[in-house]
Parts: sequence; C-alpha cells; structure tokens
Amino acid sequence: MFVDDIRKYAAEAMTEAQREQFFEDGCLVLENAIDDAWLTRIRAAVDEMIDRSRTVIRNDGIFILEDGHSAEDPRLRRLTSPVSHHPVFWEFASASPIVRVAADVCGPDVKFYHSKLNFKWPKGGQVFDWHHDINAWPHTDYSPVTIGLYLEDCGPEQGPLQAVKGSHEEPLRSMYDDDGNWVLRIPKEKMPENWRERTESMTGPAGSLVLLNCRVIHGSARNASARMRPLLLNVYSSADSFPYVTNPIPSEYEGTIVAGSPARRSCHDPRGCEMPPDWSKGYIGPWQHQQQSGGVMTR
Ligand SMILES: O=C(O)CCC(=O)C(=O)O
Repeated sequence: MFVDDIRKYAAEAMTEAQREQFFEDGCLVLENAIDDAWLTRIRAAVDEMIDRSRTVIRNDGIFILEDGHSAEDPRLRRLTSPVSHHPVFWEFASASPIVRVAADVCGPDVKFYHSKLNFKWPKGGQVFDWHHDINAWPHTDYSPVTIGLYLEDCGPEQGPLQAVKGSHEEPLRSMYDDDGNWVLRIPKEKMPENWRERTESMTGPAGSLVLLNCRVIHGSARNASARMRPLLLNVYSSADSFPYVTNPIPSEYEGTIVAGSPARRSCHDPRGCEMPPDWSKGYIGPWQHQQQSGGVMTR
C-alpha cells in the first residue's frame, strides 16, 4: 500500500505527527509503547531460550553465536525466528499493541513476514554495518517495516539502532561489493550526503518500539556498556505487498494476516529492487556476510 492511501486511515497507536515523522524520516522511536506485563513474559521466554543455547557449540538454524559462547557463559548474536520457538513471541507479534503500531504505518490490513531476536552482549556484540533491509527480501512495494522492541533500557553506549533519516527516499544502494559478493553493507564512499548529521541514534527505555522503513539505511555499533542489549524484531507489510524471493527467515507464520483482511490485488512500486542471492540454497545470517567482506561500520 502506498503512503497516500495509508494516510486515509487515522493513526491509532501513535499521533498523526509521529506517523508523519516516520513517513518523512523512515524511522521512529515510540517510547514506553509496550507495558511491563508483556516485557516480563517476553524476558522469561528469552531466558528460556538462552538456557537452551548452552548446549549449542556452533551456529545452527536457530542460534547464531557470538565469539566466546559457552555453556557456562552463553553469548548469542541472534535467535532466528523466535516466533517458531516459543509461543509468547508469536502471541506478542500477532496479538499485542505492536499490531496497531504496524497498522498505523502499513494500513489496516497487515501481514506478518518474519522475526528475529538480536543480542548485543555486554562489552561485546557485533557491529552491524550500514545497510538497507529490503535488498535481502524484496517485496512488490516498500511498505515493509521492521518494528523492534527494546527488552531492556538502551542507551547510546549499548549499540542502539542508528538510522540515516530520509535515506529511504533515496535510490537504494547495492548490497553487493564490486566483485559481486553479497556483503550487506554500504561503504563510506557510497553513504548519502551529510549522513553523519542525519543519523539518529534510536535509544529508549525498555518497552520502546523502534520502527524502520525497509529502505532506510541503518546499522548499529558494538555494545561498549556493561549492560545487555536484547532487541526483538518483527517485520510486517501491508497485506497487498508480496515478497518475490525466498524468505531468508521462514516460519509457519509467514504471510499471516494479523490485522484486517487478505488482499485481493497486489500493490507494485515502479522503483523495483536489487535481487539477493537465492536463499533457498541456504542463509547464514547478516554478520557472516559482513565479516567475510571485512566490514567495519563506517563512521
Ligand atoms: O541488531 C541490530 O543492532 C541491527 C539489526 C538490523 O539492522 C537488522 O536486523 O537488519
């Protein structure tokens, strides 16, 4: 669905001004959007999953491990598709206030795409280089939005998400390097004009939601603090937006309509999109591609 059509429906979970800010910047923080009752349940599920990771010794389809991970001192980079591994994650993604937030920016008919839980362990956590999301999972339009939930307070030292405001309106950069390798990162010389001045550090207290349009350039630094940064990310789109490549993070819930009704027609943005590698042959996760390319966050 295009933004002008979405505007015809009143915003309910945020103010109209906040929604316009999101459309203009391609990113938005909604502080304290999720209450303590949800946070308590989700944190308990996260603890269970961390416990489960203790016996894991190498990256698998569920856990992506940080260097130094062990049974005594688990250190995770990602839990892939949390909705598939604990019912609380799907309940949150499909039947919590996050759905109304998605509807405000996608229109009344909302479709779930995928989810991930990214960690930055204290004094660690991998840099996430500057990138666009949509090149990894193109859709027929640019309505897809990633909505992150900070499960703990996230300050500037904890590796918060950072986004370059307004970059979603600029041409998409390639996520391949000059040799044709998928690197999912934008080198400094290809970053937009004045990107440093336009970068927003998306900090917020636990329970804050952070919204990223699928085209906006974003990334995050390592966690220099002594506190953990768990970030639960769910991706939604308008119901009339359709992915046309294999989902890198498939689940039984992909394509579920979480608000409104399924679409009878598809929406197509004429701008097109770069195609990613064929994920049906396997998906190793973003950091591995960025590391293989020797990426260093270009700030
Ligand atoms: O976890 C992070 O800090 C970055 C996440 C991100 O950019 C992504 O998953 O696309």
